[in-house]
Amino acid sequence: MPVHNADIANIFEEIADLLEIENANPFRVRAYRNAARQLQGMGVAASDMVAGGEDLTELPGIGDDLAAKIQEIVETGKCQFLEKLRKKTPPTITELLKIPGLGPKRVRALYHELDVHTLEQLARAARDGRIRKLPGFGEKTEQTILEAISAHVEKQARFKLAVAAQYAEPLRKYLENISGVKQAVLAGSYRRFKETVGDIDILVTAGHTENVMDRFVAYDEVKDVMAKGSTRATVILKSGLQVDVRVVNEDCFGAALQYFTGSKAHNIEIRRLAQERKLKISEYGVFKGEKRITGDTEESVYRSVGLPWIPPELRENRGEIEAARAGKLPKLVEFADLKGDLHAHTKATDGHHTLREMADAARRHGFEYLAVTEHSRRLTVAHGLDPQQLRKQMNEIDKLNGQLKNITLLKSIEVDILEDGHLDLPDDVLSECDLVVGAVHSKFNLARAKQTERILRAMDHPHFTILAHPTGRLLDTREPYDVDMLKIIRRARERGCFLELNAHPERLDLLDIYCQMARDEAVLVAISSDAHSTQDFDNLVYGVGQARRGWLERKDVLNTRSLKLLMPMLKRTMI
Ligand code: DGT
Ligand code: CA
Ligand code: CA
Repeated sequence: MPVHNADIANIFEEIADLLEIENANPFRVRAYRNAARQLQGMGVAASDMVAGGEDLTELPGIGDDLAAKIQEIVETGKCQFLEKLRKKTPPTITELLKIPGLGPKRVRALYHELDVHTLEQLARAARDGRIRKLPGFGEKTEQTILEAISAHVEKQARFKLAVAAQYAEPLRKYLENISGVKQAVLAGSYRRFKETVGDIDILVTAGHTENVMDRFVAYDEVKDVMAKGSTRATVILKSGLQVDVRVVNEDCFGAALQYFTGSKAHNIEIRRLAQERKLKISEYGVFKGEKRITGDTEESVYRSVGLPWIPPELRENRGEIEAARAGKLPKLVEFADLKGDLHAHTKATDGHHTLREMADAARRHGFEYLAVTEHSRRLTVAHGLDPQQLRKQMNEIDKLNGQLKNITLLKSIEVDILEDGHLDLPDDVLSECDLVVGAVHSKFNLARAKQTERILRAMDHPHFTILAHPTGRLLDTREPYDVDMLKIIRRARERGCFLELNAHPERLDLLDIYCQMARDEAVLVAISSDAHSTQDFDNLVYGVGQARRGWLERKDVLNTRSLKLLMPMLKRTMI
């Protein structure tokens, strides 16, 4: 049974959680978290590295101890150390840490004082008014906890796209290799590049169907078979991910793919259009009465209702059908359009690779430029830079640029936006940067007007260039902060600033609706990796997917510009 990187990452996350609750050394906790992040984001399977006898300690953040644990997990599927920790602390407790506002200290108190082990017990304690009696918790905290629990339960069933990909792609390949199978394609929300997916939908075409489902449910990661017929089956994988598979004849491929890709709202509208034309569209084709008139390709399905093919990322019934009818579908941005990346970290702060290693990796992705944006001094957990350290790095970049071929490093900084809207570094050093990326890393709970004002003030700063991860949300753990995004976008337009779409799988921030808003207001969006290691550039694929969901074209994306066109755009025109 193959062990995926995401499985190992889950084990490390659980270890980190349990250590944190035990009040262990924070550096030790962070080592496990970094390793988990490294595993989630890297392109190679650790199990393949082990099988090939490769040295795991070559990976950033992986020392001898972690390498041995990875090897143990790959070989046995288990980790003794985790089993030991689980014996000391009930493992259900780690779930409590996922509730926004509950750190290890509070979880410890809830466990020791109220004997709360599970979310269910936590909810009950909150409803009974027992939590407010604990020191450090008030009535308000109790209320917040209750709200956070219901939001969390709703979200839990969904998988982040990048995590789902680790399970979906190998399964797709497995299905494709079954004898008699012609094609196996990922459909559903996965194909539409939604930031999270409820389940995985796979469409298979094959001459004979029976043996396909037998082979599918025999996949060694299948835990439960929920339903199994000759043309459809639903299973739950060991990871908890649900998978639906449908098998159709080859000549139904287009109609079935269109149906199975969704969204439901989009499909309902397309089927309504068909009815107006006295046609019927199903997953088997387009029918006039009893007669099947077409349906072998998706194009043929859309053509039957008088429309051009619509890219999956747009299929949400959010105006794409009207746009298609009017011949006004956007020509969506593609990965190959990206000419560079405007957000990356190196070893100088919390990144894992050197300037040169990051530059080489960016060039291998076909980029002309890479902006180096370390954290600023206020972010002490990430060893943020002070002016002197930043100048030192800028000198190194100047030197390195003299040696590098086909790639240019841009001098930049991910500067903290302080609570009052000031930036965390003085003007003179910021003015020496090629661009300044500003970000909120603290005080996420300010009231809407205050939070908005804070960001507007930062953008008023003459050297501010790009607003990083504009809503601050983390898919698993943090809601977007409350801001007036339209105001921010309009100020960006006034000031000649840009918004970032951070492609980190945990962030995917700018949200798709705000991408559309930025486009409508003619503010360019930078699709940025926020890379902390050379592997992280691969995450840009998800950023591009999100940008496409936000209707962005090449012209709407800042880093589709060549370096020559980009440089003058980074100079603020209006101050
Ligand atoms: P998810 O799994 O929650 O992330 O979202 P989807 O869009 O993948 O939804 P899912 O897995 O329930 O269904 C896959 C596709 O099948 C969906 O996008 C469209 C199609 N579909 C499902 N139910 C219906 C339905 O009742 N009517 C129509 N027209 N299509 C449906
Ligand atoms: Ca689905
Ligand atoms: Ca499904």
